[in-house]
Amino acid sequence: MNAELCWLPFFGEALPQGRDPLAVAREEMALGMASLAGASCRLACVPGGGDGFEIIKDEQGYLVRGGETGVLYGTYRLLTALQAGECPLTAWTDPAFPLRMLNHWDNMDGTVERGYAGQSLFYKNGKFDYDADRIRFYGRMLASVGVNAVSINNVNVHAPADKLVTAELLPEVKKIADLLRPFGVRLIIAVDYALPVTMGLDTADPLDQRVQDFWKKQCDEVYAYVPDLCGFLVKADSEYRPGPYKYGRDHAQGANMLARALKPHGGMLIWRCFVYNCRQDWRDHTTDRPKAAYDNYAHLDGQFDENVILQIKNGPYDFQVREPVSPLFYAMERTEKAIEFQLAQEYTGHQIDLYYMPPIWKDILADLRRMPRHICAVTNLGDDANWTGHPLAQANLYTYGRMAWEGKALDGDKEAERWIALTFGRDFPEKDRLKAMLAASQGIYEKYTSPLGLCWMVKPHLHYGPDPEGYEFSLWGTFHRANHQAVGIDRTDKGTGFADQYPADMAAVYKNTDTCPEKLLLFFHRLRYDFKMRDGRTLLQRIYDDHFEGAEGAEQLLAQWRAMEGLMPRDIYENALNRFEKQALNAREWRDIINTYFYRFTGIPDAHGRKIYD
Ligand code: GCW
Repeated sequence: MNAELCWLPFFGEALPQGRDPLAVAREEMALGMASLAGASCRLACVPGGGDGFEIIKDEQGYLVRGGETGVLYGTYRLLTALQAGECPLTAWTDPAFPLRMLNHWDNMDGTVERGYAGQSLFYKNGKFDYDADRIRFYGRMLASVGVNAVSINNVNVHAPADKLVTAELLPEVKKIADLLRPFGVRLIIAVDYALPVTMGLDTADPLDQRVQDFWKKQCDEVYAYVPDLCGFLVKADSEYRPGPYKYGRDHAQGANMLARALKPHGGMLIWRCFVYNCRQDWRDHTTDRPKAAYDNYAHLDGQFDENVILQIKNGPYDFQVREPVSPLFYAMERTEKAIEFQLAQEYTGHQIDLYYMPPIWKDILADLRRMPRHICAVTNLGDDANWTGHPLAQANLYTYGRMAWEGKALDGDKEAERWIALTFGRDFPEKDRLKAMLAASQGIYEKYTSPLGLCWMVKPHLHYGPDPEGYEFSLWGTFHRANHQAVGIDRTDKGTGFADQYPADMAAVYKNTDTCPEKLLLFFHRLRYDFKMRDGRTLLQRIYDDHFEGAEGAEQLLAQWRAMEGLMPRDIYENALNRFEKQALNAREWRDIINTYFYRFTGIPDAHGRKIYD
């Protein structure tokens, strides 16, 4: 059921074996050009040119000129453009972000936290266990879209992964680094803040000299094995992970201690800002989880060392279907930041439901105003032959890399077109239909699950399928507080005050129900069911309509997919067909459960007489 699939099929079985990007670029050029009869190409390395490249054409054919890694990026750009039937010529181009990262949430037992594409690519049964060729192919995929740093273990660091930074496991880490280095990909290791304690000290206090010495020694060891390690990634004081708070230290003190151990080796310390109270009481209306990141960090601006990057989730909650941009991005002018996206479809359909991300990224980036300096995404990958479970979910990995290179929101249609041409062939007869399906998918999903910024109606822990009160009385700070009159949380200054974490002009827009984008209305406001939407419908009717329309959209996706039968390898078609069938069921379940939920509160039927169960 799970055939191989990727956007670089033209390389066939062959894999480059070179030891550095220039060598790989030469091999790839030869391999790729073989499938492009008639084209000829040369490579020229521009020392000091880094990731940048240009592609020109003269009497002898194409010329890719690029820096040490730039030659490789230029090579893939040339080959993919020719394969997709586009003009490959480009003036010198540099990536917008120095670090274009992916985070794996892989555990060493082989499971992947929030993974929907099989098991880990790197580990099985507590050990490194992988297919080296597959890792090389992965490197090729990453380089082809410019991703250059990958963390290889879960931010929830479970033993024995805490030992990845010790001599016990570093020889194995080195092997992965060696496999990915030729593709310009550097490794990041997620570390456990309490490692000093695990290794025999009685504290992990960042201000304790013994702890500082411990990490210095550990870093010396790490860099002896992997001299170009990109750095460490840390989830501290979050969801029961250890961190500096335990010792009465703030996160600047906690992060700087590690950063100083990494500094002599040129390493970065990437510190996640996903810190909130996960033992909240639903009776308490004052604590508001979306305020947490700002409250924990904003006042620390200017206190972080220069090799610290704060990694902030795109929204203030947790990768919900629709959230505003985290207000922390507008604060902390003097701090390096990375925005974290989630390709793994934790809340967006588990790679069963189709959910193409560029449209939502576009909304996020438009609100962001200014990009942070770095970018990151949680991967959607596993050891499924097609990499992403749903064959079409691969488009998210592809377009993420493209966005990370360009540093701006991309035209989702254009990217989809190229991805389809590369993956299914330039002459794929249903390319327009497929493109339209991808383009519509995010909106469809949002409608049948949680329109208007309504969060947390998903099944607890699993995060697939509806359970409108599943999170309502739990400890996670995840409430919508629906009752017989109203739904949503007032986050204006009359409510929790969250909106005031934004710059004044944005806060003013969000706080006013007349100007707040409707997509976010229930994120910022608590509204009565008879609230009039801008088109005159009541809030309740709009909720009903969206769920009916969303479920209808899911049916249409299934019908559209059926039109693809016979146009691709049977198992790829059937794999996705099976998922579209499940999606249609899921959408129906969401529609009926959510509509019934609100109908039972209000007793108000659908204005169009459609069936709402009681
Ligand atoms: O939303 C939560 C996820 C956890 C994840 C966490 C995080 C890795 O449900 O699975 O843990 O976010 O981002 O740290």
